[in-house]
Amino acid sequence: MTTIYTSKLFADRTESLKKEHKTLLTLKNEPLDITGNGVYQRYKNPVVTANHAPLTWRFDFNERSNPFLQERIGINATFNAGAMKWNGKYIMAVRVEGIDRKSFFAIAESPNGIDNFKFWEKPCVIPQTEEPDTNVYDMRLTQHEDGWIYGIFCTERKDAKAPKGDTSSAIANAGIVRSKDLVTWERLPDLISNTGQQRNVVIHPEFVNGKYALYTRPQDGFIDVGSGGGVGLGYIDDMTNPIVQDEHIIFGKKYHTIYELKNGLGPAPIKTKKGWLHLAHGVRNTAAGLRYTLYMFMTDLDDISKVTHVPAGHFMGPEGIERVGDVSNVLFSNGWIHDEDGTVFIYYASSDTRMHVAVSSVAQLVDYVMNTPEDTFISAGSVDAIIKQVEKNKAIQ
Ligand code: M1P
Repeated sequence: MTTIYTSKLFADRTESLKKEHKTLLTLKNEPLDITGNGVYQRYKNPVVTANHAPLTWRFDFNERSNPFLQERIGINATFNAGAMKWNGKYIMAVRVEGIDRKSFFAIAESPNGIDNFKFWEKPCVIPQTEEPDTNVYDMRLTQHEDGWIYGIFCTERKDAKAPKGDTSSAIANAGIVRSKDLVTWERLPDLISNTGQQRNVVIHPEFVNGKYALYTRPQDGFIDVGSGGGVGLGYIDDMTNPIVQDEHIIFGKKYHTIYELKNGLGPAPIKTKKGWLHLAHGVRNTAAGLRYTLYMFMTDLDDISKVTHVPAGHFMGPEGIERVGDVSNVLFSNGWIHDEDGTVFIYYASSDTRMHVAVSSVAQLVDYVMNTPEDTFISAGSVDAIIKQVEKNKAIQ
């Protein structure tokens, strides 16, 4: 059916909006034209941006109620996405942030994992608990061996104990949903733990001694982790009554490292023959504010609380345009996809603004994690590592 527009303005705007949107969504992505580090390949274009949001979310296309075809609902950013392979498609549960500052989740799907990401028609509907979430963000998607897909995210609510006049203090906790189709979500109770606040909570994909294992990130305050922090590990008997037991830190923050101030796990770990591969973010303070980078480590196949390998420094840091955004100098990742052929698609957000992809493989990541020198925590140790490598290279000349 052809739509008859009474105004040329409306017709022209409709046409150019649709054309621009289609061009963006079908833009072919390509590897960045640099030799790189041999660990992963960055790609040229961000994979999901605020402009990828469907036009029907943003515009009322009824000429009578919107004669200027104004944007009625603005989208500010798309970042910190959970990811998984689903029905042969590469799926991201994207944190979409409206210009009203509220984040929500929406599924974006691509046929190849590197471009042509398109949002599903409507955002995810997350059922509420008795106390509604003020804001929700950073969902980790995990296909658990119990048959459910779990989505664990941060739920933020106003701190009821904040002094009068303090309108920004909040409490962060882990909200939990599960689904069988990524369309209908069952809300489970929020995580019950002994610590004040929780963020960056991730469920391990397998049972451990018959229990659910959860990676946590206990924190004293909303922003500051305080005296605690680090990547924690605890166990839950029943996800419908999610009380974390035996929570203890398996990877703490440490002076003069890229995770000096705080850290948190990214997506659920990938199982390899050598151990569990983990991707996490580390935060340090600088004169220009907090700097978030990604780092990796490996845990033991038989004892997931035992960290076996930690390459020194960051795995990925913000580069070029990635350095700039709403919260600049931030790389954050809570989603990756391990494909059947061993390829690993690492979905990462830059500066709380947009999503990117970097492509690697299990073989490359295992090599990186197991064979990169570990941090010696002193400059002389870094010099020593370089000299050892120079001598090794000399020996083969
Ligand atoms: O702004 C950077 C990140 O800050 C928080 O992460 P963390 O709790 O580890 O400091 C989160 O709000 C995250 O969404 C955000 O990207």
